[in-house]
Amino acid sequence: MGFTACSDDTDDAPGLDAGGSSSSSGSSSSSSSSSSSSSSSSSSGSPAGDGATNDGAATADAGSDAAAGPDASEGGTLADASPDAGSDAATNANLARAATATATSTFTGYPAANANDGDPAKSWYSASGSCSTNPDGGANLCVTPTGVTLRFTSLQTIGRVTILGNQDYPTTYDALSARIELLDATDTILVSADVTMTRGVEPNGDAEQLFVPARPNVSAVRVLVLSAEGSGPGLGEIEAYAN
Ligand SMILES: [Ca+2]
Ligand SMILES: [Ca+2]
Repeated sequence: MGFTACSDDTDDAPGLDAGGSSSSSGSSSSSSSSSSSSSSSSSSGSPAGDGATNDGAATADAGSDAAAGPDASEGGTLADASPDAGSDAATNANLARAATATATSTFTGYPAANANDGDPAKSWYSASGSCSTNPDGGANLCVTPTGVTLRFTSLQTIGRVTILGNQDYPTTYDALSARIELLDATDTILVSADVTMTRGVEPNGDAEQLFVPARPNVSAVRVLVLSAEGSGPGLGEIEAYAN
């Protein structure tokens, strides 16, 4: 709606966006490595198992997991057939929904809380100019911290974080890469992982990161956008699961 104001506010953005979009062909090649990048960081725990889990499964997981909740809840038979599947579905709620969201900056009308409201179509956007460093004509780099922190009301065990790109302007305001940090009660980083975004044929937007083994005593999940298409990237949703 008022997002035309965003364009107005960022008269310089079209140039940057053009640079960003032209670079997306470059980042499309890097997106093919996204599954490997998502398998790289946190997976030190069990290389063989992680490789098998992550290879090509990152986006597939996002889809199947999204469907898993409803399917499992309908299917008592599933639980009967496979007790594990039943218990996973019962315990694997999106923990981000109950967290409190804060952001490094916000574009008016698109608050941090949009990042964990359960609606992928409603997004948080950072302020214009958050990611405006564009040294090589490629992606805009977020030199100043740009992102959202989701703080839980009690310590949680986190095994997976999913990021969904914005649906308003998926060709101009997507994050292209991000750092996902799990923080303890003193905001010390327990583990950190860098992800590259993918979304169907588009080389950006969504990402999923597995933390194996799942990390206990997590007080908050912080997602920092590292590079983006435009100067004020947005995220549709951040989800956090025990597994
Ligand atoms: Ca949302
Ligand atoms: Ca995009």
